[in-house]
Amino acid sequence: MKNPSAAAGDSVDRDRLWRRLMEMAAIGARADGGVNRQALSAEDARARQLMVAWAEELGLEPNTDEIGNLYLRRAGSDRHADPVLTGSHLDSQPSGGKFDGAYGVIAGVEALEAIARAGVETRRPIEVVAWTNEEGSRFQPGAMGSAVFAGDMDLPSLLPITDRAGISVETALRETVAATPGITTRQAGFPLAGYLEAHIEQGPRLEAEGLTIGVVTAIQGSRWYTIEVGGEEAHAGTTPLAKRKDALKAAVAMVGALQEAMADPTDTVRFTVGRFEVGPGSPNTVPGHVLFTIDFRHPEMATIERLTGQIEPICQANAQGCAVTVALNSDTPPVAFGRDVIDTVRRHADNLALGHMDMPSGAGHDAMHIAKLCPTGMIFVPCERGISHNPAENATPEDLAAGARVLAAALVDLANR
Ligand code: HGY
Ligand code: MN
Ligand code: MN
Repeated sequence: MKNPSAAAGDSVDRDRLWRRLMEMAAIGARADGGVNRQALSAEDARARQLMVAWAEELGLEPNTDEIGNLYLRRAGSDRHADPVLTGSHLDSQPSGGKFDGAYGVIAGVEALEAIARAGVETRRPIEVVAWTNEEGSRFQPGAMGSAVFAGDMDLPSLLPITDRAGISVETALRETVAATPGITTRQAGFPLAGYLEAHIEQGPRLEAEGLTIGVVTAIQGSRWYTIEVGGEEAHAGTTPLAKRKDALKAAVAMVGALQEAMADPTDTVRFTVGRFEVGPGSPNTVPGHVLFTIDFRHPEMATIERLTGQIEPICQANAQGCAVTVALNSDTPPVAFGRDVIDTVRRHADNLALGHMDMPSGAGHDAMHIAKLCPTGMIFVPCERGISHNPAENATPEDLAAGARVLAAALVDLANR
């Protein structure tokens, strides 16, 4: 037999992969071509049911854990060996794309089918995982499933968190897991021999360089905050400006001052106010309450500490008589992947004669939590104009299949060590 990794890579089928991606994209499909499949929603539940159906089709064993991560397990010849894990997430942004997350999960399913069709046995089991709530758009923080698995967050502190409709993680999790009854449950955090995640780049570099594979070396650090500004509702016609505690006026001054403080001539700092809510939202009432979020990212911990240390003082300095609370929702330090998996990904990209480059990830991924547990890496493929977290997110069947080929070959390699 030819080299098992090469056999597995050659057995990846572009059209089968594309068909499964489009089947998944139909769940939570938006009229504009994107998807809205938010964490622990009815759409997320249907996505998991589809995964379980694929497991039955492929003879994989589905199982889950206490935070609802969903695993599809392919047995190895040594059933006591720690498994190699691959996967990503099925939940999307509310106005998301077809490929963010879903590609990594479905490329994992394709890799397992390709390995089986190539008649390749591996010593270790290989499992495909769909991590719970990677996006963090409905329930903050994000990456809950992989963070609980890695011990970075504890489930009891997450269960009471509610979405904007007041539904708790606990309630939504119970309803979602109920959609795939009868599958076995394991305690999260079981030992892993390795983790490899395929993902679209969500940036423009691979496309600009005309390359197919990103050999991911690191993930930048990120901090998320929620700022609440408490002023005083008042009559818009009778209340002099000098007497107001206008929460909107104060919040706008805070955001302006923060954007000035975060200005970076090298354009490396990522500072985003993605949510800005004004209450009570009546044209003739002075706003009494504003809630806004901050997503801050940078590759260096020292810069993260230095710049985010200014957030609270700047908010307080622009309070204009309002009350201000600054809450840190999530804090994920920069992560560097080990040489082991990086070199493995690069070698299989070379073996498949695919153009590749080493590159860090600007986006966060579940791999940032798993990297402390075992040899971890990621494979990027290009997406059109680098667009993501947008219904227009797109990628070609050829590039997606190429990434799945590298994934299948590398998984066989890792699972036979
Ligand atoms: O926000 C992120 O970086 C990821 O795409 N959820
Ligand atoms: Mn993602
Ligand atoms: Mn995302």
